[in-house]
Amino acid sequence: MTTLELKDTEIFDLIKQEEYRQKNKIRLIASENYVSRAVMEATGSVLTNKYSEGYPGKRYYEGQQFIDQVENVAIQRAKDLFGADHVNVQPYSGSPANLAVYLAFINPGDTILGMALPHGGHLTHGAKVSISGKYFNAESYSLDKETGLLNYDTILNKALACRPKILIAGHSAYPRILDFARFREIADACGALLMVDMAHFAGLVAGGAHPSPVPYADVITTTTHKSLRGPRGAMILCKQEYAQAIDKAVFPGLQGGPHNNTTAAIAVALKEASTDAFKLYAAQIVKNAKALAATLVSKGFNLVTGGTDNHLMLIDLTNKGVTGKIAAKALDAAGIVLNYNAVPYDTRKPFDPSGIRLGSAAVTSRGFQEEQMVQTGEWINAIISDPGNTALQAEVSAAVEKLCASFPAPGLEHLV
Ligand code: DSN
Repeated sequence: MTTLELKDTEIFDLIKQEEYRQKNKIRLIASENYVSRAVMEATGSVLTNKYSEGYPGKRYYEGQQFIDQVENVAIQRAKDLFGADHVNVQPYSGSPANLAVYLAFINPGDTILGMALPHGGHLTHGAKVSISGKYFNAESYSLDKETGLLNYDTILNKALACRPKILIAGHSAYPRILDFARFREIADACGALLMVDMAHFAGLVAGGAHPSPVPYADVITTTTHKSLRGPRGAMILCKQEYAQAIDKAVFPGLQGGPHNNTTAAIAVALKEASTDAFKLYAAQIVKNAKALAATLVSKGFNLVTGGTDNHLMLIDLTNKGVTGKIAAKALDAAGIVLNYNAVPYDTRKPFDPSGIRLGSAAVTSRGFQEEQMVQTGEWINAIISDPGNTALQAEVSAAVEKLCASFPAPGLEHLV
């Protein structure tokens, strides 16, 4: 028996059930992944016991002999992997990382310009319900109504009209590659700082399957737990001239002590992400997303922009006569887990929108290739074509479990 099992059966049992769920389901939530056992061990290590407000070499607590080294290793690995001048590895997650950028460079009432939330932007890019939309004058750009694509001329016009202090590029649900050179031109044209939130595609950048924003952006934020396949945490990468402002904004501006166990796990994940195996992984994520997208298009699904160039796709289910929520719940019952999602120009409410979002990072980690993605697309089509058919859901769920048994998930290989 493990200590946890002995000391707290209730939580132990729930964790075991979640392990079983992750092992036996096809997980298509675009922001999720499976971390390695090594990343989990670092996350669950004694580093969680240590306080270390400050930065390596300049802390407010003693006993930092090893913590300083851990943080320096994480910083150096991130700088090497992404080619960044400066990296801060302390943000607790993506939302605090984005807030730290605002705190570093702008004041309440200043203008920011980011992708609208219903069009694929993130809450912290200026959504009215978020602090980023309440404290700042948040303006947004939208996707083109006909193509579902970003229209850079429209963004330029909007930027020239509202003159943001920060122009934000990045998304949670845009299935195409971003043109960072165009974003740089737009930022320069309106005198804005260019911030890229690469949380979703950081792993693709690390693995060379997506262009890097580093040559173009002033500041880059990213979570570490999506396609990058690390622990739940975040980093801020920036040009040297902004290093001090960013560090001051993270601590003491926004946060107290960094989560050193997370920092260590980020370092481990960055080491993994700098291998040739990770390059293959990143390339396969994109191949898998394209295979799933092509299968769904062939079944008459309406993919926003018609397909994908990255790890995710967004589907408008209006032509299927099913809402996103009904589809997501039916698929969950069938062992295929994704999230319902607003689509651009959605006429439905965010809690019951018209679409679903799918991503290929997690299933690629467990070894799925194009063949398994096509099979998954066939199951998705069958379930959404008959969302009330619980017998079919049970049948697909059993088949999903059988397929998953042949593809052990990283970090869960020990489970029988
Ligand atoms: N909530 C995350 C996602 O699912 O994309 C973004 O932070």
